[in-house]
Amino acid sequence: MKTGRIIKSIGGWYTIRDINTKEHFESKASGKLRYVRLDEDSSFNKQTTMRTKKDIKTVQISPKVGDIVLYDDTDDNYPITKILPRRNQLDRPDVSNIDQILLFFSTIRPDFSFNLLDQFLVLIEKAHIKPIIIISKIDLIETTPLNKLKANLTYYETIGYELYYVNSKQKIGFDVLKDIFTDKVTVVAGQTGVGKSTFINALMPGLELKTQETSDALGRGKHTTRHNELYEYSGGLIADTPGFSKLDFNIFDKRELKDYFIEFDSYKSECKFEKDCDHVHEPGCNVKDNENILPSRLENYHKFYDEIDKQKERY
Ligand SMILES: Nc1nc2c(ncn2[C@@H]2O[C@H](COP(=O)(O)OP(=O)(O)O)[C@@H](O)[C@H]2O)c(=O)[nH]1
Ligand SMILES: [Mg+2]
Repeated sequence: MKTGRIIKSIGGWYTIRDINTKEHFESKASGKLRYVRLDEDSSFNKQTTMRTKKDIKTVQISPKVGDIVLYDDTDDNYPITKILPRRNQLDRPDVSNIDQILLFFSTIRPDFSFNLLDQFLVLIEKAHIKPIIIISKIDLIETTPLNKLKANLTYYETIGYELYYVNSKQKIGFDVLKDIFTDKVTVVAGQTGVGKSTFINALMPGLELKTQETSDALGRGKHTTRHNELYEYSGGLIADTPGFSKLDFNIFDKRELKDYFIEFDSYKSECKFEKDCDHVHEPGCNVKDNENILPSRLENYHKFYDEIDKQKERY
């Protein structure tokens, strides 16, 4: 058996890149793999919706892009025989073992939104993946509004996020980005039309991913990225993703939300309720209107909190 990483998946066929030689093999997943028997402590237990530990221990697992797998290099079909435990995984895009997500936002077309930025950050923090914020299309707005946006965004750097500004048409801001991909699996994510595919094309001339000329009044592109694939770049792997315009919070408890606003933790000790406080209505809470926290962060926290509440009522 050899070890490799799945870098592409189309219609039941997988491209495996050998971990050592970096050679590519076209593989068909073996039938047996579709049902995997789980050990009590298998990492897949956490990823499935089994009710009790005694529930069925056989679950269906399909290989996905990003998976580290064992494959049989003596068979012409290079069948995958085992999927190694996933460090993390996303469903949309369907990729596993991700090191970092480049979170794309354009200055305009579509308009930058602090609300959407905070939503994406929450979901990425929840998935335990490192986000890197990229602001694209900096050529499309005047210097004054750009500087204002930069000033507001500085807050995110002070709480620990990496932040970069790019213009993919002229490859401006690319120098500082070169080294962030080495030895990493990077997923490029963000709303449709923010310039993800254009950015990847600019990094890798010759790749020629389809991009969409924005023409309609909404300034939105159409979905042009269809399959999952990791591209080799600068000693790492990068995945483009189709955009999405709506996220949902129907995935967790409102009490978890505060864990994903990473700076709240540092003000917790000032709050007399500490761990037990949701920083919403509690009198004497020093997080809920702390002046060191960006007002839009607090506002969005409260909005998301209420939204989760409402979603729960519907079910
Ligand atoms: N002016 C300008 N336009 C850009 C930039 N990046 C992307 N675009 C344009 O934005 C539109 C959407 O880009 P695309 O890469 O398809 O976005 P995606 O949906 O995020 O992949 C296209 O018309 C691109 O030419 C940029 O940095 N500056
Ligand atoms: Mg695209």
